[in-house]
Amino acid sequence: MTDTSRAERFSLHRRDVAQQIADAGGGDLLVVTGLGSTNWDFTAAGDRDLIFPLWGAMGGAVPLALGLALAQPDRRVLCATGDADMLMSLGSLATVAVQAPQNLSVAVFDNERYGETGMQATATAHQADIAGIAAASGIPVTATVREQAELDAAIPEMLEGAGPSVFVIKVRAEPLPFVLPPKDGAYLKDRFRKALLGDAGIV
Ligand SMILES: Cc1ncc(C[n+]2csc(CCOP(=O)(O)OP(=O)(O)O)c2C)c(N)n1
Repeated sequence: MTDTSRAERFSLHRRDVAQQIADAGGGDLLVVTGLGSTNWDFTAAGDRDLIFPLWGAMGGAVPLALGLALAQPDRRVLCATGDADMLMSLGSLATVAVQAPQNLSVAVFDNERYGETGMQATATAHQADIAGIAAASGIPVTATVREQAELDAAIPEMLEGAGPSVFVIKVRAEPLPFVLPPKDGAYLKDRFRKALLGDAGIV
């Protein structure tokens, strides 16, 4: 039997992980965050116009980030999302592998839980191995990160290495206060496009 409570003892804390990635990525990094906790994590790390937080669109983070990476091949795109969001769109990993944008990195914050809906265990609390699924889908760079030293090594690879890459970061299952980004989808789309493309982006 799998110990489905093990995630409560993982050493990495998601807010620290997000802060370290955001600090290393700087102001030019294009960030797509998945519904739920990665939205709050990257908002807590510093909301900015070039973060596009998905509200409620479960399974949408990697497909959206893939389109962005293909449209902006000279910009690094980071998709930070949860394990449940990723589990809902596993097929998108196969498409990422086929399209193979070198500028796309996916960081799965894997707390082995459906965080927002009550911390029920996901399949990663059992047998599912998202890095393994990504590798078997053809993603050339994959890893599972459990400790700070592994995160220190992964962040430069995530932000500068040739992708596409999928880093599964095992983060502690812990209740945290909400730090909410703006909620209006049209506003979020426009502010992102304006920051990326200038006024021409919001005709
Ligand atoms: C299609 C769909 N099903 C269910 C939900 C409800 N829902 C919102 S957040 C969430 C769990 C998200 O879990 P995860 O992606 O792992 O994020 P975290 O645990 O980091 O918050 C669920 C099931 C939804 N928004 N959309």
